[in-house]
Amino acid sequence: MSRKKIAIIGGGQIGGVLTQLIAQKQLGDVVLFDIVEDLPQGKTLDIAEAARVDGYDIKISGTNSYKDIAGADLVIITAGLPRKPGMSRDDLLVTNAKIMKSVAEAVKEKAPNSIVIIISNPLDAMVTLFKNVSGFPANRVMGQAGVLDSSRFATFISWELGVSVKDINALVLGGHGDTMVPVIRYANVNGIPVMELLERKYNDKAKAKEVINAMVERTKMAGGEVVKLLKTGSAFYSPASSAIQMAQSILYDEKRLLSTCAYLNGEFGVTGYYVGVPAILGANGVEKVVEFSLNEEEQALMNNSVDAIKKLVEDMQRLGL
Ligand code: TXD
Repeated sequence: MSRKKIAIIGGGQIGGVLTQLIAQKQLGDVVLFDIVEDLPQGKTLDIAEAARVDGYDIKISGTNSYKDIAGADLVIITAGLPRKPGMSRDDLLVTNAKIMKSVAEAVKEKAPNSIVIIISNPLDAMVTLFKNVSGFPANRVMGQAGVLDSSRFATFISWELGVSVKDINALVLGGHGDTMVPVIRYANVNGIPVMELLERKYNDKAKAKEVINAMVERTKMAGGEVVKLLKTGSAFYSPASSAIQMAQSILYDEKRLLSTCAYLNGEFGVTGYYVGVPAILGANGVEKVVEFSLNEEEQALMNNSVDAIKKLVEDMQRLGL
């Protein structure tokens, strides 16, 4: 079996970590593209020179020419500016939409059969734009946000309960913005509801509610918390790891059920928008959006988040982007 070809568009912070992770996991051959001259060549040379130490023998190259991504099986897009302190993800809309448009045109031409994972912000709008410009079918275009947001939520629960994060399942739905929806009711530790464990820990229902609400708020603001500390950019290790989990599920046809920014066709009552929902990822990309019942409160939060996505997409269209 020949190795898969993976193209990464945008060789900045996330692009660099993605390349290193793909190499270490030997997921396929990597081509790293950036418009900045020598940057992707320098990063890939650096990573290639660790091959003897880490023990990988995939091909790794950097380029400023789209012709080198020709025939890629999987494309991961990180091109675009990151936030600065005080900025919301939506503040990146105008700049990053222009970049995404050019990337989508190039990917359409050079890698027309690829499956695409988008990471650039504002995520929900960038995925929509890529789909519209490329004309790719919905199953081959998705965004990464929910794997990371869910991992952040799980991390905070793990710290609070003093239990390994490996045993925690915590799902975040909706848009990749301040309206995202960490689903409290289904969060569990190896099947045991997190709320029950918190109520037992504090022996006080009101206190348990206060603690979970604080974790929900921290999850929603977690990207901004990192931006504030870094001062010069946004999170990059965890977004890269999260996209790799999706990429691996696709490349190995694992059928993982992961929170994915996927195109909805009636699921969760939404038609024609990209929203963070549970989806099965396999060799055909987004193979199935998995629906489950939300109670009234959860559905209201989801609707609010979908409204924010619609507004963002409308803003983008109104600006002619
Ligand atoms: O979970 C998530 N989805 C995210 C998304 C979590 C954190 C950050 N997220 C967003 O990813 C962030 O807001 C940005 O929009 C992207 C990329 O973040 P990164 O931290 O990697 O940004 P960098 O280091 O600035 O890298 C961006 C690279 C940089 O090298 C530019 O030269 C390049 O993008 N760039 C381009 N590449 C290709 N084509 C064009 N036109 C282009 N313009 C800039």
